[in-house]
Amino acid sequence: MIDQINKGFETANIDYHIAKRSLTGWEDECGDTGFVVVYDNQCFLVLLDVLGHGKEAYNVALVAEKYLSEHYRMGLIEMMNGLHEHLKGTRGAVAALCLINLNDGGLCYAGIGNINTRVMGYKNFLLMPQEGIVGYMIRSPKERQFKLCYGDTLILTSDGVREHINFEDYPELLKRPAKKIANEMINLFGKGNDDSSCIVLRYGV
Ligand SMILES: [Mn+2]
Repeated sequence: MIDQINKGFETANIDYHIAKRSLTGWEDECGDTGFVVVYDNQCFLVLLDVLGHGKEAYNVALVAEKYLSEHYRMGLIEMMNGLHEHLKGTRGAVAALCLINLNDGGLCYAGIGNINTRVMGYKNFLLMPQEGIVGYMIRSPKERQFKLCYGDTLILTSDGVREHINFEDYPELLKRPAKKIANEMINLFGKGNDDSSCIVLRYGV
């Protein structure tokens, strides 16, 4: 399902990769999920972490993934509200949604709960999420606007990855292709007590 919408990248000026590792090592026991899709010269991406881990979290992640893959063209606020309604009755999730204008680097962001979203490059900054649990309790989602500069790297990680990372200790890491960075984020900084996931997207390649 997700593979079918992962298209359009041939002409897009981005390099991206998603890395995931379930706590148990089984792919069908990972409660983290995400995808990237390009359409109309925009790039939508989402990283979502269902509370807990294991098979039950995985099943909720599939429900969320299906909803998002069918509604990714919605505005971010509408999408977050829709996801919230859709996940009611489940254990809930945290999620970060981003929409990038590939012409000018404009970045819309809406996040609820502890997905860590950072931009590294011309300026380094964090995109701060709102508190809440999608599917259980959220306040009105807010969308905020940022700007990616040419060469900036957007990094989203679930809370299975260490939050405080001194990238200066790894001076070569952010110079690598997205795939290498995403895999290393998990290998180097995965906590080992939860599912871990990371999306890395470099703008302007
Ligand atoms: Mn988690």
